[in-house]
Amino acid sequence: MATRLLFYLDGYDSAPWRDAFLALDPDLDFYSWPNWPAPDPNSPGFALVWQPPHGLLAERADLCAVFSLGAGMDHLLSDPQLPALPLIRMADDGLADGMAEYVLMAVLMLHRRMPHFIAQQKRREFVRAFAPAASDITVSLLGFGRLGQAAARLLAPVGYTLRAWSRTQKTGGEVAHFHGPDGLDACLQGSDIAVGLLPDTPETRHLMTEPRLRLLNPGGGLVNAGRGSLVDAKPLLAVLDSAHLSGAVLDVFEKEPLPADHTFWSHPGVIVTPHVASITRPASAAAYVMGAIQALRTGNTVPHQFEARRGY
Ligand code: NDP
Ligand code: OXD
Repeated sequence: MATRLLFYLDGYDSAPWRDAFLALDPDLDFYSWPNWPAPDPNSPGFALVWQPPHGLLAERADLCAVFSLGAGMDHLLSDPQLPALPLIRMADDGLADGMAEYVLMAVLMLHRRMPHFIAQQKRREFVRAFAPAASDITVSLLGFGRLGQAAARLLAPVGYTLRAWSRTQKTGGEVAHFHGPDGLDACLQGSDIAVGLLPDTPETRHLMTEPRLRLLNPGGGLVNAGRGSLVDAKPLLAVLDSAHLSGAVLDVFEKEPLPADHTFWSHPGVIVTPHVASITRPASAAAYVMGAIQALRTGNTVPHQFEARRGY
């Protein structure tokens, strides 16, 4: 029987997605919202979705599993009617590569004092200020999953000293590892740049308090490309305004789109990007999803399945 895939991605052309899936399986029944067929218990299928309207998935009694088009699951977990089905995170290589590029760019911007020079340019000031060597900069990756590890692979050759913080203990590589609630402060203490690559869970919300931000070395900075809930605006603005931190590169926000009157837009120390650090690409995502469907069908484990007990 042909595999049935129900696709939901509002506001974007679904044709590249259809093409990518059909290139892998010409027999696939690919339905893009709003042209989903009526639920058919005799033809169980899979959903691949990004920010579906609440209640949409609950209407489908014919789903075997739901794939997220992104690595984050918060867009699904916020649905009070989310059906009790296996939920699979996106874990294609394109997503990890894109995030690694973004983190490298953001760390270089903070290390090479770009917020300062952009502000100077606006004032037409030609005042020289030099950055330390990369080897004198310690970067702490908060979250060392697929994206954190991909970022480390691009940061390491530049010469940065790397640390990583995760929930479970890790060892090895050219990275100093920290883990668990007790490991966070030790990881941040004496670091120059912290990079948020954490999922949104009850444990990660507002983790970067003002005292924690102040554990970073004076003149340091914050990159946040995981979820906006990691840091509340108030403590971040306090450490920037007191010049303890020199800059922040932020891709994710507690409220998206970032409201037009938010201080981040005009703060000279803050660089805002509109949740574009990385994007799931059709070809690599289709390969990942088709492989995972095959694993589910044959009773094998899918490595990036959401686990409610840990929240990601
Ligand atoms: P993974 O699940 O592979 O990695 C998550 C990492 O966070 C793991 O290292 C995990 O620890 C760690 N972690 C989770 N909870 C805690 C905790 N309470 N304390 C310490 N560490 C914790 O996810 P990805 O790397 O694929 O993605 C990370 C997040 O990035 C996504 O959830 C999403 O929100 C965001 N994202 C943002 C994008 C953007 O464009 N801005 C694009 C894609 C993703 P452990 O290793 O022990 O499991
Ligand atoms: C994701 C995202 O979760 O784009 O993949 O934020």
